[in-house]
Amino acid sequence: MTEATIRVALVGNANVGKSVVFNALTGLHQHVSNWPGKTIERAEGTLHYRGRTIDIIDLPGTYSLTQYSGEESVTREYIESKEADVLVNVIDAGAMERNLYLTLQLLEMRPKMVVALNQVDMAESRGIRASPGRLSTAIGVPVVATVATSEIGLTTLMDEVIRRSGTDANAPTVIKYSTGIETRICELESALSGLELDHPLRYVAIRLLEEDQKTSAKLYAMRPTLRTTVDRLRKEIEERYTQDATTVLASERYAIAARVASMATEPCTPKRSLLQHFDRVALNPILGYLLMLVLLGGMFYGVFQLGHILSGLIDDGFSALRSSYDAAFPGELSAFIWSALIEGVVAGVTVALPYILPMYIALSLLEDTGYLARIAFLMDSVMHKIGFHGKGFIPLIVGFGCNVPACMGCRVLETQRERLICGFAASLVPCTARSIVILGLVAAYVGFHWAVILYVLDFIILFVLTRGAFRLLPGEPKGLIMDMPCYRRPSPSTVGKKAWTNIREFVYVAFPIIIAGNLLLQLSSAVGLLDVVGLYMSPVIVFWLGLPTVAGIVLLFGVLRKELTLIMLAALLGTTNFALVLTPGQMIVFAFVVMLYVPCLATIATLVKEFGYRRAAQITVVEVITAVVLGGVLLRLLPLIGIY
Ligand SMILES: Nc1nc2c(ncn2[C@@H]2O[C@H](COP(=O)(O)OP(=O)(O)OP(=O)(O)O)[C@@H](O)[C@H]2O)c(=O)[nH]1
Ligand SMILES: [Mg+2]
Repeated sequence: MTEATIRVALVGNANVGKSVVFNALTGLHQHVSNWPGKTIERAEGTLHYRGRTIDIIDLPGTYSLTQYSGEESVTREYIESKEADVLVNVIDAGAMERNLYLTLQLLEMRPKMVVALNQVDMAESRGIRASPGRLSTAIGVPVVATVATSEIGLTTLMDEVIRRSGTDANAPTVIKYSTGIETRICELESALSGLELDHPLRYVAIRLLEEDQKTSAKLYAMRPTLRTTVDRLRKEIEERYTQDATTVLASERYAIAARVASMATEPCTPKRSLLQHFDRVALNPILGYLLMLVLLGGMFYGVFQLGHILSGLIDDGFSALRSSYDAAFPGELSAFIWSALIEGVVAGVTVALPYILPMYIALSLLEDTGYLARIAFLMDSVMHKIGFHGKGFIPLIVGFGCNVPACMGCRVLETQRERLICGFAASLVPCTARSIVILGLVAAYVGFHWAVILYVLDFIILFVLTRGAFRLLPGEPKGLIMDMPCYRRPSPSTVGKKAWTNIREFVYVAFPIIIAGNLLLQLSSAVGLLDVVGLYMSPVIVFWLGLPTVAGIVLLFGVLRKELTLIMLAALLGTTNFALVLTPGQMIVFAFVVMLYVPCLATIATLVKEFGYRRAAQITVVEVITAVVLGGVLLRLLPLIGIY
């Protein structure tokens, strides 16, 4: 007989390690990094363990079931739907008090629950020893100590999950508020009697006393008289405690969390780490900016140098292969086969891959060490000027990798206005694809300093356009409330897995487009179609932007993926040595236009999903106009400084 599938939801505060647990159990690749708010949608995977099928659900991080926004509502809705058979509450052993606030709220729902006391290694290195046994005694559910990054404790965790799923052992009611609150909870429970509820009476009563909108709307529709009872009870609490009921309940819960945490932890000798002192420099208002410029500049320079060397080596290899091919298969047909089928792959492997790998590794290090969150903090005042707080800087940096998760990441911002402005800004960040064009063309053939100038120009334009949007869309920016994650040594396996996922995506998605696109272009060229398209585009491409006609055609391809512009250019011109076919001025203008001209198709689709068709179209049009107008202006300014 086959046993039923168990559905297990991972729930907890942001950045506690839920996705590491999820990836380790399911073999999937959810985004893992050291800053809060990465998982913004529910993800599902399957684990086969001890003959059982276990569906694992990774949820966005949440701090409370009462006050939640954007991605946090996904979590609350899922938990309240009771689709999960067992909840695994992942908590950070080093921040137990703060994490337990949510645990206490979850327990009020009386689910089948197991706690994963994660990051016990980090906690010990910071001088906190957590006791799973004492925590379990205090809250009445099993607690398993885990180090998710090393997969320690995960089998014990799953054993507990299976055990819980097979019993009727729902979490007990162990959390008691002060008498003044408890009597009112009891009174409300009686007022609720007779109603068909999805959750325990006590949970619903507490939600009502906290004025939870969703619960109130539902319950008042079922029994309108409840409103008067709730209002009266809230008023009584307010008179007795001189604070509103929501605040009183929250502060009592915090007090219980603090008491439980102090019972379940004890101090131990912390490991001395130089990194603890690093924040004095990293967050300093002057030195912090200098350090940021040096680190980011160094990162791009390192990526460029490594990419350039790799690209040169691969180029030499392909040149030798081409010579052998020509010698072995002389004739026009073999030359056409090379141009139509092989040239695109050669271009992709030579000009794109060598930069993608170091770029993703560098970005992963930036995220995983925890330094990215410091930059966000540092940039808070600058971010305010363009309409949102430093938390919005994280999607912008994520945008250096790819604009798609960056635009989705804007959901962590509080208001729709902030999310829209941030999404617009994120779509202007030079992603890896654009960096390939900047580094592989401009840095390699004109000079690294010109790549830096292009990045700076991009950020000036981003700043100006976003500030414009900020003025057009009324509203006030909110203050920064963000968890500052601890510094961590990046785990080589996490960095490796992330880099591999991105490379695989590039190979699987971009290469088929490159091969098909190149074949299409070569055939179109053979029948003279390219000349016709080129002719129509020439007023903008040739006259205004000063680029060769083929540039217009590759820019059309770039809408699919921006690195295709450079790859297709190499394939169409039949060389990866761009110095032979473009002047330095043309290279700079080409890279500038590619950097800004339109978000790629995947980003446009994300903008549509997040902000609707109208906003996505507006963003696209603004970016195309900006790229074309400023590209032409740049072309006319460059000769003034001796660049032709
Ligand atoms: N040292 C150590 N690091 C861990 C452990 N578990 C997770 N991490 C690190 O903690 C950070 C956050 O992990 P994630 O899995 O992304 O956290 P999450 O809870 O999914 O975060 P959100 O999706 O933002 O809510 C990453 O840098 C992980 O490598 C652990 O047991 N020990
Ligand atoms: Mg996550």
